[in-house]
Amino acid sequence: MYKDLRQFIDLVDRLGALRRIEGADARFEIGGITEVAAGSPDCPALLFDSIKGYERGYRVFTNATTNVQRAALALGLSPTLRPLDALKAWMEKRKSLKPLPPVVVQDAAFLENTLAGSDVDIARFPAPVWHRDDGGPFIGSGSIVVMRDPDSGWINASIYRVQVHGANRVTVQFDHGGRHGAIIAGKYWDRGESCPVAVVHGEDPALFIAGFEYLPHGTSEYEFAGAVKGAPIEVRAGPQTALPIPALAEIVFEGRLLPIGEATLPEGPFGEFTGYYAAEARPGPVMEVTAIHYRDDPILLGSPPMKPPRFHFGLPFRAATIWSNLEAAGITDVAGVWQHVSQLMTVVALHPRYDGHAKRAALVAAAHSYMARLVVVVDDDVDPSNLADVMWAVATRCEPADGIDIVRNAWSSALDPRIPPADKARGVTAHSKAIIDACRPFAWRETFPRTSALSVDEVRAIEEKWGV
Ligand SMILES: Cc1cc2nc3c(=O)[nH]c(=O)nc-3n(C[C@H](O)[C@H](O)[C@H](O)COP(=O)(O)O)c2cc1C
Ligand SMILES: [Mn+2]
Repeated sequence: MYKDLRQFIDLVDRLGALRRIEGADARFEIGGITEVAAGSPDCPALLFDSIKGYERGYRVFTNATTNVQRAALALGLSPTLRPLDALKAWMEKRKSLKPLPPVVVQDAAFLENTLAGSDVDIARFPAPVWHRDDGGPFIGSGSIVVMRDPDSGWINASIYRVQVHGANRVTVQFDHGGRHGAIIAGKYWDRGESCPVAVVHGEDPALFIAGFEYLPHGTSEYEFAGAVKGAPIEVRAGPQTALPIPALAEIVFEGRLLPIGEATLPEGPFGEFTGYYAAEARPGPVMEVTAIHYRDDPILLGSPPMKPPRFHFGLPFRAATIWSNLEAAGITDVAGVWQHVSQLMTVVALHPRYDGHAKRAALVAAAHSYMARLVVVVDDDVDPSNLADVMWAVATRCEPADGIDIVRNAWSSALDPRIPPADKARGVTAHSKAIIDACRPFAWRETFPRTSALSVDEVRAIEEKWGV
């Protein structure tokens, strides 16, 4: 298993999946190239160097885990697994993970260089302006924000975007008040204190993945990442904040998140994973950066939201969680779960054994489908990871008048572009979900026209024998 981001990049390079790009502009070009590459069939990871106006060696790495192969690699799974097999392997591995606490070390690569006090200058590090109408450069797009709960000592380390506002000022954005970072910062602010914080850029890819997981309040993302790797994350106390910081991180900001009543700066707008802007600039909490630590020739891990189907992770991790939830709810015969359109559509494949089985699965999946307006159930001869096959089933097995149900006032978010402005203004963040039953009708499934399609096994046998 890789030890840090650098070793991960070497593994990607050895798979032939790394493209090096010299001379791009941090303003729009890095973002544009990243988006085009993410949408191309080979979907390479990109390492930008000699970025216009920045010192050579100060690099930006993007599309780290945007395809199945590299998402599997980051999880310590075989990069040769087929999409649904890889997700199943992750679903199984995730179920058996036991939190593994970090270990404290004294030597830390991130302390190779330090800028402190009046020497702090964020502008030395390339911070891309990712999309055309973004409110400014975002140095944190896939960086983790580390805080300590003042009551329990719990360390939270998840991903919140970080916008640059000056030599020593950034904002940190919480989508809503339930984010663990927002809860922890609020505790300090309520006491009239600022919140010690560290922003960790160029983190281990396992931490990047952990930062996206919905872990329970009180569980540290460090422990989850350690479990994924099968080796504890090595941390070193930050000299200014005493927060535990991954020793092999590339760039670290230490500082304080000022009480929201004392200071805010206009945060955003920022292109979202829906492919739209969600709001104009809004007041965001300000971090005063009091020290920057960095490795020689540091690498920023960038992960901008992009127009779907491009997504940070080539394996739909939230579909793995839904798959486990279906099993935990006692729903048998689930052959697979997948999400398309960057988590805006959930598909469950199963072998229906009784009338209502498919709808039961769909309702559980719908309950856990964040922002997805479309929830589809297909028979197990359809690969849920193959959108063309899923739509074939929808167009041939679902009679819309009978097979589509609407669930109202269900889980979405303020990022949803289709919530009417007047509703949004009064705080509506829910939407409706269409549940599409695209399984053969249970009552006459035996007499449903036989398919001429090859089975998955037949396709594989032909591929192997004939190389097509
Ligand atoms: C690349 C990326 C960027 C993200 N940006 C944000 C963000 O700016 N604000 C936010 O609240 N959540 C963001 N998220 C989602 C959270 O990181 C995610 O929901 C996480 O589970 C929240 O962690 P928490 O439960 O510790 O608060 C982002 C996720 C990813 C993968
Ligand atoms: Mn958390």
